[in-house]
Amino acid sequence: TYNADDFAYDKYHPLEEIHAWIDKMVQTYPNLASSFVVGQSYEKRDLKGLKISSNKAAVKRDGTPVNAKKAVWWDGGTPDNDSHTFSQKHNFLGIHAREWISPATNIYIAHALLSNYSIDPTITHIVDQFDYYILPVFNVDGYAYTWSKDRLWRKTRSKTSNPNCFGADPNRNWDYQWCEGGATHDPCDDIYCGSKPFSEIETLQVSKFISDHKDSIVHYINFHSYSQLWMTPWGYTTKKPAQFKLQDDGSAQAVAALRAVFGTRYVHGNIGATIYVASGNTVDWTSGTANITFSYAVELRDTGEYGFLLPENQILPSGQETLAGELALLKYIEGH
Ligand code: ING
Ligand code: ZN
Repeated sequence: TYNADDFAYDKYHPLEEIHAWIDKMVQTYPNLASSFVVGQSYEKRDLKGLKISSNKAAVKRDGTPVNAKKAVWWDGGTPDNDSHTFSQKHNFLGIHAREWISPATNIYIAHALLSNYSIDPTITHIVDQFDYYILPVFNVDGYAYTWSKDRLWRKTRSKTSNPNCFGADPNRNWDYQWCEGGATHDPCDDIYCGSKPFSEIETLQVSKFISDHKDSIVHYINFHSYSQLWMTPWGYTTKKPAQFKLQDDGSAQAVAALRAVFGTRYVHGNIGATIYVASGNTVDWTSGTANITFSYAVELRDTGEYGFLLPENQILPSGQETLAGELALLKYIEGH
């Protein structure tokens, strides 16, 4: 069996190793880390995540508590009366199966927060200021399939109306302007929007989890690869929402801090104008329905040289620079 003590942060890992790593983080950092399960996938794998929460209350600059209300979390089917949850919440996740750098980056950032807490003042502060819900692998069935059968699989693995074609695009399946543009009704297509909004059990359960916690969640990031973009809504149209400047100024902070590490260039802007129109996507829903203003979709390395097959020697550099970008964004959000 797998020993997460030896977890190699510079390697890609199959799902079982990532889930074992979550358990190991909980064992190693019991005062900061806990795991949660959002539900089960179509093929009955756990949608298992890592929560990071310090025992300290977040405070405003004048010392008064931020968001000082108790939250009750659903954690593996067991109600968890978490009496010290005064912080705000974040969600990080990787949604598409073949984009292996997304889970790897989530893992890198989570480990950086845990291992530098009480050592690095910036990280200590930002961990005290917010709670973190990290679901490293959202599309667990698709991810397992990229390890066992088809490295370039993207979608979920559910049955469709066509017996030869499987899965819907989990980033076209959300109930906000669903299947209006940049998505198709063809089950054989990689951007198939599903038979209806939230037809996929994975998007349905994650959306419920977010709805249940939406009053405390202030920031949402959906990691993808590849293209090096730091984006905000809308995706269903090339138009920008009213709060675009407030959101995009955060992206500008993130890409500047990211670039300062190794010179890697990211472009920022609204999804529809920066990459392409894509409706029914996650962040249009987290922003438009769940009202999480600071909802971001990030396309990680690279710009196409290796694409989805990003070499393992780029995992740590990508993690380091993305952490820098995210810390800058968190600081920005803290001030707004
Ligand atoms: N790119 C994303 C996709 O789902 C995206 C781009 C992100 C669209 C966020 C809409 C919202 O097509 C990849 N590589 O998956
Ligand atoms: Zn993607």
